[in-house]
Amino acid sequence: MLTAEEKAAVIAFWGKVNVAEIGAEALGRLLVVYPWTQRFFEHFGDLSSADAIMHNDKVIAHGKRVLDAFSDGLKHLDDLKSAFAKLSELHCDKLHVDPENFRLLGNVLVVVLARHHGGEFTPVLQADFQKVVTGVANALAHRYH
Ligand code: HNI
Repeated sequence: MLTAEEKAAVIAFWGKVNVAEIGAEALGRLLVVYPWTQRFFEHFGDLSSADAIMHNDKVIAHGKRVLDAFSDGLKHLDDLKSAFAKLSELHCDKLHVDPENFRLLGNVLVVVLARHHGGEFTPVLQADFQKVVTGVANALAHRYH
């Protein structure tokens, strides 16, 4: 998927990312930009406006949780399918999340990283990172049946 140098560049860049902040913003923006994704999070309380979503404590906490799991996955870039097998089963069997949503979140994540990391998140790095989010989305969809 990526060469050894590309992987090293992605991982070095990721080391500078504030996972809690970026996770909260990415999940919040997913819910704002693609409002139909809110149906999975009705038990999170007030999602009635962009402001309510972006300041919702449960959204903030869950965004961190999701991105922590994503971070763990970066340690297994050669075997994302195994790394995300359990979470794939959970999202399929228990959470019933349509896997298309993994792709949407991956794209939002790239946008949020570009906003926060500007020049440092070079086009080359963005292209490599896009491959990573696609790989994670595919891995999360892999155990669907
Ligand atoms: Ni996701 C729970 C990881 C994308 C909907 N999700 C989790 C948990 C992890 C996680 C970890 C907690 C599991 C547990 O309870 O053991 N989710 C990830 C990752 C991605 C992702 C790594 C993509 C990178 N999840 C999504 C998307 C949606 C989603 C795109 C829906 C739009 N996830 C959920 C829901 C839960 C969840 C719903 C349960 C939330 C709760 O606490 O009720």
